[in-house]
Amino acid sequence: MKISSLQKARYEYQPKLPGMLRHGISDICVKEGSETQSVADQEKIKALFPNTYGKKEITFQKGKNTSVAKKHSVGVILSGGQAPGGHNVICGLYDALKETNPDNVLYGFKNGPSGLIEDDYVVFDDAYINAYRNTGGFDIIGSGRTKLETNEQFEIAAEVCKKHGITAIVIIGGDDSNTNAAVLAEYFAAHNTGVQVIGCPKTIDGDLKNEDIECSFGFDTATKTYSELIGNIERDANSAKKYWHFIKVMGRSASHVALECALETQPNICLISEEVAAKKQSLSEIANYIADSVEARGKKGMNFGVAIIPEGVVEFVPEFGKLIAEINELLAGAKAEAFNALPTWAAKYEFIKAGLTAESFAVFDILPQSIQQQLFLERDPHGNVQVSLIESEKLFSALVKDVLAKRGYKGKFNALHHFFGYEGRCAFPSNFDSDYCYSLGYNAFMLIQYGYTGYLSKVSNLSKPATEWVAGGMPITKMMNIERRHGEDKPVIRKALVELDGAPFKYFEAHREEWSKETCYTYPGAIQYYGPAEVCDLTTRTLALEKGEEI
Ligand code: FBP
Repeated sequence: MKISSLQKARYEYQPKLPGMLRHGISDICVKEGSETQSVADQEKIKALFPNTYGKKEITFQKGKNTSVAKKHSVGVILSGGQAPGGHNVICGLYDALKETNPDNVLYGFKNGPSGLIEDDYVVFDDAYINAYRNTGGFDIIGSGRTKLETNEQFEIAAEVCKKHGITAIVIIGGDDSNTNAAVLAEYFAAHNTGVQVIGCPKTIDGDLKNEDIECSFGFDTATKTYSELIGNIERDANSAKKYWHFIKVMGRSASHVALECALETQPNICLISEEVAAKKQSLSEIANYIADSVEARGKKGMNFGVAIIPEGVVEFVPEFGKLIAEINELLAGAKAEAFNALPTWAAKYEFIKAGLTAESFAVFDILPQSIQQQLFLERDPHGNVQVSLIESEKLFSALVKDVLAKRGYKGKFNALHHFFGYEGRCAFPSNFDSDYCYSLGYNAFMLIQYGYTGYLSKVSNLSKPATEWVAGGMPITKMMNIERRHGEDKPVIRKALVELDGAPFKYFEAHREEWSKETCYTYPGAIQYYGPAEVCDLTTRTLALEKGEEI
């Protein structure tokens, strides 16, 4: 197989482990901390997790390894959307497992959690692993979005583990997958299967974080990739001086990706969904806000600009959320067929007009026709509008154009549109993600070796050089609370949205007025893999600000 020179060079890159894990497996011991409690709803969570609740947080340190020597067969699963660094979690896990005992075995279950249920797997060896070191993607075994959540699935999983003599499962996933990892750990413990479960925090969206987990892996590389592209567009805009660029960036609901890109590139506009919701902003308010920037810049001869739009923003606009709920209702069940059978858009339009409340129809009516049609074309398996497929970058530029026309604006406004999502999810992991992910995997095996279950592999102090990183584990139940999901009370890991009183948003808020009127662009350039640490190894501005550091 032909490979690029960068890929070849990256095979040789030796990821940096936290200082405390560098002594060799036989010199890593455990320091137990205090017992933990869930972040809320303690009694309910405790009752649901009688075997795994309240365990101690732990850190690793230099000292004699006192774990029980036994042969381990471990299974690993990649769950959900791709995030740069997933391969390195598996490489770190594999290296620690083999370093401990060359007879240990690592199974990779294919195409996500369904691989465990279908007993579809590969057994890793050195040659297989070496072909994926420090590379992006999840193609080492594939990923999937099947949820492991029913007792029937758990029973099958237990049988599959028994058949192969598997003693632990590592689940690499986001908040939902790690919630399910905790439930699986509890099931395995309650049924005395002897199988441990360890989670690893993944998602480019950056919404799996809390006081214990400083960031999910992949966020660093994905935002650096988007920021490189946004910076390049800013420079193009500032050179040609004739286009406004509307750039949608991924992040299903939280706006961490958009905010980090804004901190990196200082665009004229960046919408933050959480602020839109908190201030109950309407589509027209948002359009007017962007139009103010277009006008102010136009007056100074700057008929160009860059606006970052978070993927999930429309769902946070209250009037739009209501419209979507009504459309879901309008097309529920058999009604969708009747709608689809209508021969023309004009006939469909009348059907919609008759079916929506006057309030929601007024919102629908101001949308460009292409967006109106998108709301009716794409449905998810539950019959809901797929909000992530709405071209909100086009929606907002069209609304701004209308506002400017109504204001009698005589200046120029030419909009171009971009969506940066899949471009960033499988990039070669930055040095930070290569190091962080390898450490998470290596550390996951240390947790297994010491017999822990229902824990998340935890590596912290991440804004400092890797020598100062702290490795350990956190009971997943500590991060849980009870939330209403699909009409039921469920124990879940709380999703971390952008905090409007947090340091990253505050920094953005303090500067955005100037950025909207002037040209303050910053150009991050491409991710650098080789060179000085301050160019190659630094992680996100979000984390630096959260840690009280200067940016
Ligand atoms: P995860 O939460 O599973 O990590 O995935 C996040 C994400 O990348 C979102 O940013 C995006 O909205 C979504 O996945 C896209 O999903 P798909 O890959 O199924 O198109």
